[in-house]
Amino acid sequence: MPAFLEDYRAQVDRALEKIMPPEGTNPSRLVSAMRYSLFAGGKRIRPILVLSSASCLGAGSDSAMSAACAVELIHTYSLIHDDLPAMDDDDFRRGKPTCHRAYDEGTAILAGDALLTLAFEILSNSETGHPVSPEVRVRMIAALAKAAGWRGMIGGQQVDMDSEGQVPTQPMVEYIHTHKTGAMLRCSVLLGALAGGADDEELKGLKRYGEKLGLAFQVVDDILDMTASTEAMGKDHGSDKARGKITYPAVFGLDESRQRARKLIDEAREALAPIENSEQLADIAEFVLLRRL
Ligand code: GRG
Repeated sequence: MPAFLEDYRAQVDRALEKIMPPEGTNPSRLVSAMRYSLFAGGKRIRPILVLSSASCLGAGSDSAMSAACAVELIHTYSLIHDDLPAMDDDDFRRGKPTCHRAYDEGTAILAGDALLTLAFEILSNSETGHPVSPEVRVRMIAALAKAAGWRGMIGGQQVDMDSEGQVPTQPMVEYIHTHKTGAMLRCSVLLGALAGGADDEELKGLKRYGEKLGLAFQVVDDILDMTASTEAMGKDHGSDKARGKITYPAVFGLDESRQRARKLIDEAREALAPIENSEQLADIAEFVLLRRL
């Protein structure tokens, strides 16, 4: 694992620790459940993408850190809700009991809701250290709301649920993956680009990088769901197939899915051509393929 990734991860963890209420704060069961899931050992790829895309445009972590924390808060909420009995009904996440198993269903719903709303609170609050102009901040808030909402992650989740057990097709799997997973990854890159003051050409390249990487991330996840052990995944192995989920391997088979993942990562890297100092982003793409991130 390159040092820059470890360094980003440590910075994100420190920033999250600062914005989160300490254990024991009232209402203590809610705060404890929020902290339990937020500090359960996530890879922090979304905040790393925010910081790295801001950094290649010359912006320091301070200008992008609120956005980096906001995307991780939303990601954590989505995992908590995705694991609920009404959705995937999973018992384990990141190798630990899921939030509703460790606490209870009602608390898990509220912990997810509280993380979602906290994301917008810190992104909109100039006092939490976010030295970008009010105009840029509003653009970031709008981009995050769109990516997390009905036209993005939540829309993808709905189609994912509705299509369980249906005959898998390419348009269906691409819709699900680009919305459910891709939207938040693309948005992470976009938020970094906005914090870094990207010009039109840089914005175009970074958006394309985020799109390709976002789709590749879920394709790799689908492949791993079929091939990796439960221990390595930290969640149940083969669960997609058992549930009749629409996945890349279900549409294209394993070999072609691997080739498509490779191609998407190459395209993500090519999109960085007009952007100087984008080596870290190129490395991150490669790590996504090798699933070390
Ligand atoms: C329930 C509102 C709601 C949305 C659900 C994102 C999502 C939509 C559900 C999360 C579950 C899931 C399997 C999403 C696919 C994306 C994915 C592979 C998530 C895991 O992300 P990682 O690998 O997780 O970055 P860590 O644990 O490292 O944070």
